[in-house]
Amino acid sequence: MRRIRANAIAILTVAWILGTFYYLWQDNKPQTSPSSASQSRSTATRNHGQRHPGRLDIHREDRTIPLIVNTMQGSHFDEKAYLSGKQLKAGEDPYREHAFNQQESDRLSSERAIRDTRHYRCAAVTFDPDLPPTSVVITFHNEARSTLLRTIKSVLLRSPPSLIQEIILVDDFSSDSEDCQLLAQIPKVKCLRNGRREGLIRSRVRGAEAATASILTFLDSHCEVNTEWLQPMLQRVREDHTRVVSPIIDVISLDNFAYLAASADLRGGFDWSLHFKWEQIPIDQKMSRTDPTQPIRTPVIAGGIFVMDKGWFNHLGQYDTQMDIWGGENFELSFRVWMCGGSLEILPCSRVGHVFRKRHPYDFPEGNALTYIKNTKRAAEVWMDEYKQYYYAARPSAQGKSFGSIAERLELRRRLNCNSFRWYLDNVYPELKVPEREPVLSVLRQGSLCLESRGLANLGLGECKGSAGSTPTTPCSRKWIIAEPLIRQQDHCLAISAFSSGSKVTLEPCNQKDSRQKWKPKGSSLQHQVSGLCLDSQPGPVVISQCRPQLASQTWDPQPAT
Ligand code: LR7
Ligand code: MN
Repeated sequence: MRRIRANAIAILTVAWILGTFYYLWQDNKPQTSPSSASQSRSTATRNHGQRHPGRLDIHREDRTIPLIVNTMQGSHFDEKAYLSGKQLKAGEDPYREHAFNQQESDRLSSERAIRDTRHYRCAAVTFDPDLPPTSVVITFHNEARSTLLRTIKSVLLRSPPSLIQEIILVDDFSSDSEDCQLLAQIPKVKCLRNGRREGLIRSRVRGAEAATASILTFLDSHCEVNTEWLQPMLQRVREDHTRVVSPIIDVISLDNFAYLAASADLRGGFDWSLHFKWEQIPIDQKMSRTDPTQPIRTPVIAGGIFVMDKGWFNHLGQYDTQMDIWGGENFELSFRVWMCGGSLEILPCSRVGHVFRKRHPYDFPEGNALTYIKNTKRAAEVWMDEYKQYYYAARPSAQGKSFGSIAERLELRRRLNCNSFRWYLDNVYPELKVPEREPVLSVLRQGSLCLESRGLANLGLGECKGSAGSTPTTPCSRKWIIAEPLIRQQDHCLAISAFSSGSKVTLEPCNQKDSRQKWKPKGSSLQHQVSGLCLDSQPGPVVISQCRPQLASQTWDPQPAT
């Protein structure tokens, strides 16, 4: 009996040892798919230097750093030479060339660790095992080598290899063409170089057209992606290809390159001058958010970092390629996505760091201000309908500036049968307050004479020419605001004294509800709504009398006051 038990224990022990070895061997065995192969190879290399084929050098930490890949496997890329090829000279201002502290960036490892800034509940979210791969498009113009490399390596190191089809660099005519060429020695990295400066908008379109995956991911050239940044975005887009999604954009300090968590309850907004700003999620939405991993609907995206289905990108008209250099394309894309049947969201479980700068380190051939005006003006003219007047009111310098032809974009909007800007305001961004209409000042002409007030109780006709105010208490005020049903001068309104023919008309403090103050146009006359009588300048005081269209004293011709 005891012998049987001893045998059983021995068999179990051997089985356990064999099982453990099998498990370890399985875990380290070269895989058939290229992506998972590079994943398992790289983990070993990263931790132990060059790996000897066949050696069973598995260590505990290999499995605790799941998605770390050795991107440099089989690569001719010489990182040291690449980085040292472009270093700050002694005494050089480290901010001059890139508007961030290049010295600090150069000092940091291209594979530095960053804090996982997600809400802790994000770690428990699961994704489809067969998410589609993406092409990552990064455009750049004279980016610092160390930041650009860190952007690329963070993507390769913190993404499941099978999800990265390729990284397409679009070198927007940087002064040194080697920046891009050298990086293309890294596996999966491709380099396209513009033959002239195009700006980020046309560059992204070029990158997107070269992409071979069905999903596009855009990144700025000075980012670091964080743990599981990609999966939440691919998941949302695969579930519904009309969603355009972006991560929470964390802050990489432009001074010391510290990686700082951004607030998780912000969304993208703007004011009427089309100036982008981060804003709090409206309070009602905030209250109803019980799950911090849920997407946040956003009226606009910041613009640089987002994932979009390639077919949907093309269907919706890519970008407005007549926009130059920088700016405005994020509004144009955001309005278009929402108004033409898609949606925009920020996914709190996806985090990407970005170096926010205080100035542009590069030149704008047409000037910074003019370029921004041209680009935003195109967005306003194509997408904002009558609401573009508020853009012009907020940005008067945009009036009269040339902005090229928008015929093609208007045709695109028509073809896609998109909603109106009014619809966008009502359904997507009701928090954007529409300014009160600027009151238009008019004169009420009768031949060469105009209706004027000389104090509150004395209305009459005076020469239209000559200076006149718009306040009823100044002598000779001839400027009126005609805002049905009221006809007013500042806060005083035309009012009848009684409802019978011949009753005198005077000025009284405006009161929307007072039926004595309500008027409407009738042909070329002005009719009092309740009595049905017409404003009459008959010799003597201004009164109301039976409407007679031919009567010159009842004919009022409203014209803009000069
Ligand atoms: O002529 C140029 N050609 C380029 O390829 C000018 C710029 N670029 C590149 C540049 O190297 C960088 O990779 O375009 C990218 C964006 O330029 P930045 O980093 O100088 O601009 P930014 O970070 O201020 O830009 C934000 O707004 C832009 C409006 O046109 C773009 O949409 C950027 O992508 C966008 N960046 C982000 O959304 C990251 C988060 C910042 C915020 C808010
Ligand atoms: Mn940027």
